[in-house]
Amino acid sequence: MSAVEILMVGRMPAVVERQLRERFTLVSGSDASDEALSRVRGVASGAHAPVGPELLQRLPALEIVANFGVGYDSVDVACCAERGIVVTNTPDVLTEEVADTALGLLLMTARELSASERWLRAGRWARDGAYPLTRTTLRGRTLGILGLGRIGKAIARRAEAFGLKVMYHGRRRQEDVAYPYFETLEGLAAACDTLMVVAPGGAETRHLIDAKILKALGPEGIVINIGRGTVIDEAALIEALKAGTILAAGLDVFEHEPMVPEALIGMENVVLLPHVGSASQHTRDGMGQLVVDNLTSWFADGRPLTPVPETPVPQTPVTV
Ligand code: 8YV
Repeated sequence: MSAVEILMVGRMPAVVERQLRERFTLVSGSDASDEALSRVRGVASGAHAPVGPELLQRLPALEIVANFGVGYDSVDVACCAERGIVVTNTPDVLTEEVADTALGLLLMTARELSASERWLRAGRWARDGAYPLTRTTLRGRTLGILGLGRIGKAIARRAEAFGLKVMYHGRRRQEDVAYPYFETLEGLAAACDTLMVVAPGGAETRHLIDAKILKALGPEGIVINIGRGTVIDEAALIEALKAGTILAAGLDVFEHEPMVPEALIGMENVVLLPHVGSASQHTRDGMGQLVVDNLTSWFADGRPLTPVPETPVPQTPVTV
């Protein structure tokens, strides 16, 4: 055990806490005094645990925040960058898992798989006959991906195998893919009928999908969100689903997790998952290990393995 003090905030797999206890001196978040926090040099930040200005201000000796998750919108990266604090995330290790979930959610939504299972479990197959034919199908659909990063590309590969046409919009055109690129999200929404949201959270992407985009998607439109709930204006989505502006939605993420609007829960044309994109034991352990490895590498030789782009260190990320 080293004398380096690490603060763990939020939920984290057991594999993280055990190794952090072996390698560092672990400080518990809830009851730590200012004096104890003043010695903390690293933070391991888990789910639903914002690392904002208030906490950062109590950590004058902080060198690194190792975030559990590829998305790091809960960490104030600008404040960290100003103070020279390194931020790391957990890319790559969850890519395929999240892409699997995205395709599962798309299939569940287009083919009403959870509704048809509810039909069987309620005894309606034997009582009322076959589940009604689904209003739509994946056949002939065009998938527009918002955010063609590592996860977006893994989703695109799967979608191609399913016979879907793929196109995308993002901050920039990707040179390593041949999928059609759209300069605007509205242009993408008008050209496709199935919108896959893989964009990260934060101020830049907040409510990118609003009433105008949903209208452009059209009455056969399906929206799948596997990125962050804040990217979609949830109230506008509910209106669009009610009015038939779009056909259906499959959501793994929400604006105010774990709260999900009653209006969505009451709808038949939506599939709702409790943010399980990466949530297998295998993948969460891999993400947890990367949190531990980032902290270990930083305190052993000053080299974070997977720094986020905003972080003030030479960008030499290692793919694990
Ligand atoms: C996790 C995620 O649910 O990696 C992310 O950004 O959203 C998910 O993999 C999240 O890290 C909270 O545990």
